[in-house]
Amino acid sequence: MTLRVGVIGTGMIGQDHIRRLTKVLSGVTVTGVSDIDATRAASVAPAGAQVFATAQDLIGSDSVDGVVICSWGPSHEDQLLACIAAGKPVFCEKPLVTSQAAALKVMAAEVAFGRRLVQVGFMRRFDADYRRLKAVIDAGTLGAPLMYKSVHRNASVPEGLYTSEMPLNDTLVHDADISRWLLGEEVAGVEVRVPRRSSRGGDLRDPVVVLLTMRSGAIVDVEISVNVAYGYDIRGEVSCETGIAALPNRPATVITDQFGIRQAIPEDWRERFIEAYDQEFREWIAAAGQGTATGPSTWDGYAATLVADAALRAVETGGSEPVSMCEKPSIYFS
Ligand code: NAD
Ligand code: ISE
Repeated sequence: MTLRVGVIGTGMIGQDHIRRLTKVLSGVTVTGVSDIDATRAASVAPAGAQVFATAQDLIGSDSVDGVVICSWGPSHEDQLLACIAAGKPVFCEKPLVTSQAAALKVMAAEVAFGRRLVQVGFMRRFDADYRRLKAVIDAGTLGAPLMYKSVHRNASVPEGLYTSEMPLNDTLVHDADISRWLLGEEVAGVEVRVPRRSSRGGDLRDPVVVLLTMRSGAIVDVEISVNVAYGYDIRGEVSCETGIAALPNRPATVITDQFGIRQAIPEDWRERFIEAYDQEFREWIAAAGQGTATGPSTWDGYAATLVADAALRAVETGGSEPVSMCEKPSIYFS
């Protein structure tokens, strides 16, 4: 069976996902697109796909079995609620939503529906290096994980569009999610330190250092720098009781010339996580074909939202902000 998919939001990542859904993956076809910028939607619509005037029209269409949401974060809540009301499986780019209240609303709707429909775009969980790192920690041969260092560097971010809140409520969500997944536990508290500001970002609060205290007492230290110029640099290292487990440097051709010996660094997330995005969609397509979802859930999106909210509070108070979660509904135990 071929899954017929509608894509909402046809900007940077929407276009990249349309490319993989049409040119890379099998068992799927893009039958619809929609964007508040109708000209953009029309210009990137694959052959045969209908351009819908609104996201709601796309979600309600009989020619769409599953929905991919790639619009801006604040639009996700209404679009997710409409997908759940229509009983359609939905892949939603991170952040799930932008407030705790919205996350609880989406969770309540999915729980009332009775089974999972939502997969959140935390693609690191599908990356082969992160999967191998988790396997080492889970095997327990290095003892308990005590500390995790997560480095998240972007070459640059869109000037004017990327604001000082975004390292904490847009970028940090990936580190929050991967920390919870790798360490297998929830975040209990969040602190933020703001070092000397990079002159490259104007008034932007960049870089930031975030400390996540996990429920076991393990501490995660996250560096977020969004204007490092040299490339997209993602690192992770877990310190356990009797050893260290770290992500490898990505293999790249070694170039030797008059400038020295060097290896290229990915330009951005599209390049670094290209296989991970492919794999997250393979798994989404398989589950959506069965009318459900697997992988990162609404619960995981909710958890990351709480960490982002706590980080935004912590940067104001300068202290440690607690994270307290509601009881986990049974549909999110796998
Ligand atoms: P973008 O600005 O390039 O594209 C967003 C598009 O959504 C725009 O074309 C905009 O017109 C459209 N849009 C906004 N509101 C809409 C609405 N209500 N209905 C329909 N269309 C709407 O942004 P982007 O970089 O492609 O990011 C989109 C989403 O993907 C964001 O949530 C972002 O956080 C996420 N993202 C995730 C990753 C990742 O690594 N997983 C990487 C980049 C972006
Ligand atoms: C972007 O939206 C992403 O999700 C990227 O993976 C992240 O590195 C970047 O900081 C975000 O703005």
